[in-house]
Amino acid sequence: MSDEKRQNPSVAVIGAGMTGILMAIRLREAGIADIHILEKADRVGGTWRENTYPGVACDVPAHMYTYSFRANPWWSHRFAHGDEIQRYFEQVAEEQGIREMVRFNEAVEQCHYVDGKWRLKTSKGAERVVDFVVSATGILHHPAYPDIPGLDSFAGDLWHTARWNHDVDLRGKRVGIIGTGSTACQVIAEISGLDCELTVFQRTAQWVVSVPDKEYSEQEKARLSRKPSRLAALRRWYAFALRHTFSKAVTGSKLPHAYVSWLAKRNLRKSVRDPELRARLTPDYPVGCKRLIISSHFYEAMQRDNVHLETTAIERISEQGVVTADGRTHELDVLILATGFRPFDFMRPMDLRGRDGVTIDEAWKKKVQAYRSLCIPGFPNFFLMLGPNSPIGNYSVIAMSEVQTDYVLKLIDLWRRRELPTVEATEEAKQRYNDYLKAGMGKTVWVRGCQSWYLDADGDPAMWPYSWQQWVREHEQPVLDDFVRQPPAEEEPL
Ligand code: N01
Repeated sequence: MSDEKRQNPSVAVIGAGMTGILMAIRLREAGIADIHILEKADRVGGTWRENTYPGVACDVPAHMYTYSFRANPWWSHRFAHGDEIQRYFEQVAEEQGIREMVRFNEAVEQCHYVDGKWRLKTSKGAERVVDFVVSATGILHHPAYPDIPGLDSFAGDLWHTARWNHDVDLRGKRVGIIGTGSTACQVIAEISGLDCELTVFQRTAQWVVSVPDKEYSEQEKARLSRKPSRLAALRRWYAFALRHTFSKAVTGSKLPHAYVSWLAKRNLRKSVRDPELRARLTPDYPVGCKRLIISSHFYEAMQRDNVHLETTAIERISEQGVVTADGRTHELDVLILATGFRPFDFMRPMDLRGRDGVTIDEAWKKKVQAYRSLCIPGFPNFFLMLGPNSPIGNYSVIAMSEVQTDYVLKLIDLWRRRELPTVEATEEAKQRYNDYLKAGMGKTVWVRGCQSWYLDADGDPAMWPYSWQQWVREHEQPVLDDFVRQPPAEEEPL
């Protein structure tokens, strides 16, 4: 490959959500012009386009849930609502000229590494051949449908929260919701105010911390808009507060853990008056073991007369509704599944094959793992953004993505300068990295007895078990020895 070509690699970015938009902006800033952004839907926005359930909002403060280079003085609330966040991403994509680069309604169906290049086939039948692929397909993308017998037999309306059916008016209906995770708590807080009878099927109680959702006045917004330094200070403050409370509490600091536990327990004690209901809403695991719920309305909603908490296990679903283990049938018109996502599915159902035709399923047969959550041995020049072990619970995923994006650009730069023949982590480096993740697990609260998508089937972490600062530090400089330095003979030499 000529020096000129090496300087201007072609890059396919799969997905135009938060990370895809960011990556396209950064690639362009790095002087890379040959960028193909492929998006299966007809709009940018990713998770915020897909999740439109009532009450959808971000429980990370809005001034921190923005790109660092594009603050937004106009957020209406401390916790921005989903449609406002969606508008933010649309605006940024528009302002930065990214929207016009996106190929909408074009899903990548095949992505094969052949003769040193990635060959993509899309749902429109188009073929693209590129040097690099960035999969910006998101973490929690595939809804998890519960394996409850009889689910298909329900005669009423049934949907998953990530596929909300806006055609059905819940007023006057008997509504059931399965799950009490972050999503369910937002939905319950919102729809409990409607004139409906709502039954909440709770398998495991959740710890909830109340942080009031302040609405910004027009004067405050105008002031923030005039004073970018204030806006930046606000962002820093929220980042500092989250890092030193929620993040540290789960990754091993006894002091923040005691503090956050106290907050959650006090919230439950003060908010729920009826001791019997309080007992049923009290979790039996340490605070932070599952994702902490941030809500100032969930407990209030659970005490409304039209809301009923059901804690008896679900046995099956019948035509009429939910049958619990005690033989009762809870008759329903609508059943909502707030049962979360399949966090290990990543870029599925794409047919992804690395070197020698090895499929991603084969590569991950033993375990879903990557080097630095990003590089999969055998898949050269392929980056899985926000891959395994990347999320930090209750922190801004945008901040994490920005760090990872800069790291990817450093790797591409090494390739451009011919310091790496391809960007491919070695199997040993991946193993070492995952041993290191496992070692970090011991101190976290996740090992103290609870089950959630924060852990995989072997009980190993699916999250980042260390601090935010460590995430930043470890992405500052790529370690060359962790990458394949000599390409296979049939691939182009340096
Ligand atoms: O999903 P979840 P989620 N029978 O997996 C229950 C992000 N998020 O959509 O705890 C009965 O947390 C399950 O019960 P249990 C955030 O990262 C962010 O709420 O397993 N119940 C649980 O109660 C979050 O972590 C925001 O016993 C069943 C619930 O369903 C992630 O999305 C907002 C069941 C699933 O909870 C996922 O949250 C919302 C069954 N068979 C979400 N199967 C922000 O504001 C599952 N459950 C940024």
